Amino acid sequence: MPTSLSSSAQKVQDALEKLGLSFEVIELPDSTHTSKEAAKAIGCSVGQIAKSLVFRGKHSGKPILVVASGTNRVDEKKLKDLAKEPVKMADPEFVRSETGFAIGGVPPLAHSKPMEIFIDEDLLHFEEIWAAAGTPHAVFRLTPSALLKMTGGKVTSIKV
Ligand code: 5CA
Repeated sequence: MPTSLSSSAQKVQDALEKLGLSFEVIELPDSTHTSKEAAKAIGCSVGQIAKSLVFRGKHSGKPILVVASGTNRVDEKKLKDLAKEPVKMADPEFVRSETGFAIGGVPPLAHSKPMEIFIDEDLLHFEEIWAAAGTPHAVFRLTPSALLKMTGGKVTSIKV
């Protein structure tokens, strides 16, 4: 019998279906809160985890989402050039208000507000990747090309 998803995970599943994508959100018993935990729970490499990191423009206050490979650290200087303003890591309240999800479960789509999105070019080296799906236990498997389609994000060099 199929078990039902938690409401945040269902929001991600619904958004995928709305885009005509057949990826399946799964909820795992083990934590997928961090990239390392997610890779362990899934049985994939940490690099295959597409982590969604929210930044905030220091001048505009605008949210910026970086979807990065789990092994990479985002270079804020590179992001500053891309965003055309200095940026800082968003605080948990801002992450929740802009995306509709809490840290550890932020998916690359289904956000409550639109935002500029940059995609770490290193994710394109993998055949398949995994992203958070709304909660610290929910993930879905996808392809890099689908990630580009669902986010409309710009592929770029972003790691330190
Ligand atoms: N579920 C996994 C991937 S499947 C996940 O969401 N990983 S993550 O890396 O995208 O989310 C955790 C990230 O949130 C951390 O890498 C970190 O950059 C950020 N984060 C964690 N704690 C805080 C905090 N207190 N304030 C701002 N950002 C934080």
